[in-house]
Parts: sequence; C-alpha cells; structure tokens
Amino acid sequence: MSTFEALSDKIAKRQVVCGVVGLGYVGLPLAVEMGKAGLRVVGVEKSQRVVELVQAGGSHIKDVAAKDVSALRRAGLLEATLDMRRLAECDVISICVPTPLGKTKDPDMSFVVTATEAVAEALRPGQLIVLESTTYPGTTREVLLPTFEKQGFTVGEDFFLCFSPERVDPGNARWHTKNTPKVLGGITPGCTQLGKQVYELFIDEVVPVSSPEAAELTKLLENTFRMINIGLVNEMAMICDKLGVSVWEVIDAASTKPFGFMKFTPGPGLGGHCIPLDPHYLAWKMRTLHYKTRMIELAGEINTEMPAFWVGKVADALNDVGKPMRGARVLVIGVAYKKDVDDLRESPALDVLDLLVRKGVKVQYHDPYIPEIVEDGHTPAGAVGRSAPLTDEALRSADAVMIVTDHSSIDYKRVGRLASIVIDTRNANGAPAPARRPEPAVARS
Ligand code: SAJ
Repeated sequence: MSTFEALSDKIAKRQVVCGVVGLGYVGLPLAVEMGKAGLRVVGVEKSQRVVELVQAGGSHIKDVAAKDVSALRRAGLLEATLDMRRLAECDVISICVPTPLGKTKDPDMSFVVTATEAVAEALRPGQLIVLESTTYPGTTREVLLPTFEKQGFTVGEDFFLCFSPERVDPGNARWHTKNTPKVLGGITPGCTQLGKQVYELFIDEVVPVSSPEAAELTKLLENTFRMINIGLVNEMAMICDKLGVSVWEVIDAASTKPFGFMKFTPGPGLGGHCIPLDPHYLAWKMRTLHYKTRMIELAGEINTEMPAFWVGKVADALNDVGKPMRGARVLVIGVAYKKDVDDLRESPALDVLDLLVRKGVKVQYHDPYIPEIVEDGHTPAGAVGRSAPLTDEALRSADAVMIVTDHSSIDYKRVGRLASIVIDTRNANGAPAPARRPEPAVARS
C-alpha cells in the first residue's frame, strides 16, 4: 500500500490525528470543528496563556464557546501544547498563523517560516500539511515545499502539501468555519485529493482547485474585490460632495438595481486585519515580477485619503460657524474598525483622531467597545486616550461631533438632537445628507 493509499485509508476510518499550528481566530474554530468530527486534535500554540486557557476548557475567541472546548477536552479529543515536536504525532497539520504586513507594506512571513520549520523538523512520511494563512501567491510552493523537501522527502509520494485560504469572518452570526465553503489546492492532484478528503470530514463543502497558487489567489481576489469597491464608493463620496449630492441617496438608489450592482458604503477609510492588508500581498508579489497592480495602488490611495477628507469636513463645518479648528472641542463617536466589533486593528479612526489633534483640536472619543486606546507601537500619538461617557453635556458642549464607527447601540437621533454640528461619515442617522449647493464651477482662465 502506498503512502497515499495508507493516509487515504486512515482518513476514511477517521483515525487521522490533526495538528493545528496557531490557536487564534482561525485555528481554534478549526480545531474545534475537527474535534466535533471525532478527530483527535493537537493544537500547537506559542502563547502560554492560550495553551493554559484551552487546556482548562476555555476559549479566548468570541466565536468559540468555552463549552465546546471543555467538552472536547473531556472527550480527550483536543489538547493544546507549546511543544512543536508534538506535530510528529499528527497525520494532518493545518498552519493558521498570522501574516501581517511590515511598515513598508511588505509581507512579514516570519510566523509562517517559523511554523514551516517546526513542521519540517517533525516531518515524516504520511503527513498532509495545509497552509491556511493569507499570503502572496507562490508561498506554498516557494517557501514551504523546499523546506519540507530538504528533509529528503518527496511531495505527492511521502508527504502532501496544500493551500486552503481561511474565510473566518469574526462575529458573523450566519457564516462560520463549518458552513463556509473552503477552497483547497494541492501541489499535486494527490495532495488536493487527500486535502479534500480530510477537510470534508469537518467542513460542509470543500472546493478543490488545481494548484496552491489558484487557492492563494482566490483569497486575494475576494478581499481585493472588496478593497477596490470600497475605494470606488469612497471616491463617489468625494465626487458627490463636490456636486452637492447625497452619496447615500445615490447608493441607495443604485442598490435598487436587481442585477449587476453590489452595494458598498463610503466611510472614514479602510480598517480591519484583512481588507487593508491582503491586497498588498498581491501588489508586493507582482512588484517582484515588475508588474504594477494599478487598481490596488489607486484604491489604496483613495481609502487612505478618507480620514483627511472627513477631517476636512469638520474644518468646513466649524468654519461655517466662524470657529477655528485650533481649540475646538470635537467628540468622535465610534473608533473600532467597523460597527459592533471591539477591534481597533488598522482602524481609520486612529488616523482621524491623530489628524484632529495635529490641528489643535481638543478631541474626546466615545466607543462602547473600546474603553481605551493605548500606545502599542502602531497607535498614532494623537489617538491615545480613554472612551468618554456619551452624556447630554458631552454632546451639547462639543463644537462638533464626528460619527466615525456606527455601532448599533448608539442613539443617533439623540446625537442629532443634542449636538450643534454632526459630521456623519457612515450616514448613521439614515437621512441622506442634505444636498449642499454644488461648489462653484472653476472660472475658466
Ligand atoms: N467598509 C466600508 N464600506 C463597505 C464595507 C466595508 O467602508 O461597504 C470598511 C469597514 O468599515 C472596515 C473595512 O472596510 O473598516 C473592512 O470591512 P469588511 O466589512 O470587509 O470587514 P472585515 O475586515 O472584517 O472583512 C472580513 C473578511 N473576511 C475574511 O477575509 C475571511 C471579508 O472577506 C469579508 O467579506 C468581510 O469580513 C465581511 O463580509 O464581513
């Protein structure tokens, strides 16, 4: 029996031991789904705190119920360890580690490389490795494959290697790890076949593609699509502002088209741990091939411009009532990267706060999900502070109020009633902004 046949047989009998490297917002839900399918799972994690928490039957991930973790712990199906050598026990290893961007928007592959080297140390015939971390096309073949083959094994014969992009949307009540279709592409057809066979034990639908590159690019297309379309509606917001038309009214009207249109909404910029980052993996890779991904670059410029655009609207509004920015009191409502989340990563609100402070504005913010913004090496100096209570006095005494993140828990009608000026970057109030007189045509020289 070949190694392929032996592994396929072990999968069919649900006797495979699964390893998950990284028990974060991708790895822990995946490990729990594997365990729920009756597979024994070894979660390898570098955080002692996370290991101890999972070992105690707890969960640090909102979308993973502690009761599920403790049930799997009691059933002996899930364990967490700091010891990477335990990967030698595993027949299937899913790598779910972060792939952040460096300051110059170059991919930081250090977590993937560390995980790959640990897997290579433990590599033995009969193992299937699946990289899930979002990355540039070619990573699986150019980084992971050579590292594994250096151990003297042959891919597709001794070991098997695939890429399968994570599609975890934290907080999404409808789509989660098990019911979100999972794309998967292997180095060889046999790799893809084994990857599909094992992932189908715990994921409802696995979508095979012909290569890891196709799978890597699938993820990047999904999120680049969003980033570019958000850039488009943000540019439309600036166009409508110049024309004195409500961009919200135009988007709502365009959304009545039952085909060929997909609604995106303008805002203060682009935040989160996926959308602002993922397209830059593609841009970076293509730069090494001397190709400039112009759409990504341009959308990035527009999205990055939005905090300054909206701070400019505050300046205009204060100017209209004869107040300078310097010394003005501005209350920012909502700083998380999107509504109803407690995540500040890449939030454009941080740039908004910093820009306001740099203009001499006395800034306060209120966000029920973000009690404090601390200095963490990425935080702009002007953004550091604590969330202020949203009292009537706070609303009345502000020279202007900016709605930057439209959390559902805020009463925006109350904000509109009590605040003298409201700059609403999300149309949280729901009423299309009143059309202003269009800017005068530029006099022909
Ligand atoms: N944003 C807009 N206008 C929009 C949509 C989003 O300004 O029309 C802004 C948000 O405020 C936020 C940023 O873009 O600052 C990203 O928002 P997002 O809705 O794309 O949310 P994310 O970052 O949580 O994206 C995740 C992604 N999930 C994965 O990569 C697995 C993305 O692919 C999902 O489509 C998205 O969730 C989702 O639909 O919720």
